Amino acid sequence: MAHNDKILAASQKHPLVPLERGQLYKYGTAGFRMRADLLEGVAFRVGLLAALRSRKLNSQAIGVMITASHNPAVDNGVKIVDPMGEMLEQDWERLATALVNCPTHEDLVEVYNKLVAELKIDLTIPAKVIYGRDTRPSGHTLVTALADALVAADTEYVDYKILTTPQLHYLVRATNTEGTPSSYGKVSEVGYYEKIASAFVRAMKGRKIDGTLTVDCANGVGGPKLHEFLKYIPKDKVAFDVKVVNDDVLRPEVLNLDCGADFVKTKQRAPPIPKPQPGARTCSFDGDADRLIYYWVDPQTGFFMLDGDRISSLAASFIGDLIESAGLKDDMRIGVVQTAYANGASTNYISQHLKLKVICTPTGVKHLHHVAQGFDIGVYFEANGHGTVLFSPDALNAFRDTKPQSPAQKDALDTLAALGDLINQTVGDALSDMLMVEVILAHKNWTLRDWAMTYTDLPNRLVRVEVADKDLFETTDAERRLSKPSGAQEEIDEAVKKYKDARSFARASGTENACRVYAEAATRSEANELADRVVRVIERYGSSQ
Ligand code: G16
Repeated sequence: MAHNDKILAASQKHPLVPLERGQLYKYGTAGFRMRADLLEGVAFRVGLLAALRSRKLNSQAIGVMITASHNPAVDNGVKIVDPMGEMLEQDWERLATALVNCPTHEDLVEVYNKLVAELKIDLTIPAKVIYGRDTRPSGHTLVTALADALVAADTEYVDYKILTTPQLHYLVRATNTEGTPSSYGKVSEVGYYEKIASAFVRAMKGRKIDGTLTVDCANGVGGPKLHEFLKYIPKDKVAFDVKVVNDDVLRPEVLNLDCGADFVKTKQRAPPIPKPQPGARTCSFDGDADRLIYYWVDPQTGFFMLDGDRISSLAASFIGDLIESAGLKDDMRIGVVQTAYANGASTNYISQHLKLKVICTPTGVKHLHHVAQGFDIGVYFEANGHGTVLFSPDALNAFRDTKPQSPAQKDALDTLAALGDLINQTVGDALSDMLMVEVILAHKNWTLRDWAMTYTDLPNRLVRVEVADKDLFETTDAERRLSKPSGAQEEIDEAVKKYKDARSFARASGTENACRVYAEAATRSEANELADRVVRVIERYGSSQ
């Protein structure tokens, strides 16, 4: 059968469900994400686009991840991963949106061919796509649609079955660098565990981890994968006592339910199950294990959270010190990338105390990652715990090739080189970030309380607001201000003026059908009051059109 006929026939098996009120499917903050029953046709069309992208990039492997991460169990999502394990290039998000929204199967074939012609894609060269999914049962239907598209588009594929999102990103990069001087690691899930476990042992170098770490896995894919990973840590080299909780992936309805990183961050409290143990060092992953939040419940003062901003400042300060001890201070530009959600106190601490450059980007790790690549060492974390640390090739070479003049300098260089392997260079990774935090705490001999003492957060509140049409809200200035609907920003400004050290903004979520409001102020009650005021503004403007 001819290429076009095969695509037409396969597409008929996976029709697109028209959205209410003629709305379009949109490639959002993290791909297409919505109720799973709307996504079968989308997954098929994303498969076609991934095949085109592979051919456009000279047959390099492209990744597709089926996950809705922190969203409730009924949702799912589809996102594309570029050859070095990065998020899909933004120009292609537009193409994805165009291809996915074709109203008929015939239109789909026509737009597909238009893209082939416009992008000068050679359909005769090989294409390769690799994919994985989280534990949502709906993932099965979606990968079937995806695979049908790949077969129709004469594309080789590898189904890695159930993976965390960062594992898929790792595999994409490992596949495309295999056998080259920049090989990222063995092309298998085991290769991922081996690489990280060995780097963890090297980075610890005899330091001791204090007590047990409890890890809440949001009842998502992070649970089984963490259990698996722990088998790769040699007990005689590092004693790492981990208690894995909320690791039930057999009851799909409990995924992200009252647990996980998003719950902890937005509710600012520990998951009720299992009952929090006073003083226990605890962290939470999200549903696909790319976000990480630390916390403990203090017997005296109650819940205390160490979020993405704290992880970012901890990493930046530790790596900054190592760079100095390694004698590389004058050669390395270190920068920190945050979003508008970053607590103002963290931005001050990083820029004024650590004296590092801070850049603010719109939400979405794709934006932060891109800016972080402009530094020799780019530390990027969203406040929600999504992030990583990027090392440039020059930095990695310097860690390896610099001749140490003292044992202290050698120790710093070795630790930096180990961190380069430990920290996922493709995307935020809860497992690898957690190991990084454990390494830093062990080196500093710090408890969570010591870490928390570095600065004091401004009280803040994050609220999810349901509105009739979130697309009415458009932002500017790295999402710190609303440009639409007209008048809304002025009202937010008026509300902010009433409080001390206050800041607030609102934006449409790119992963949920809602807006988000963030507010911070000098006291908890002021932050809450300000958030309530801004929520009312958003509700009013969101329903008035
Ligand atoms: C995704 C993105 C993150 C973003 C989050 C929330 O995370 O990868 O960069 O912060 O969505 O985005 P929004 O506020 O636009 O809904 P995840 O962990 O859900 O994939």
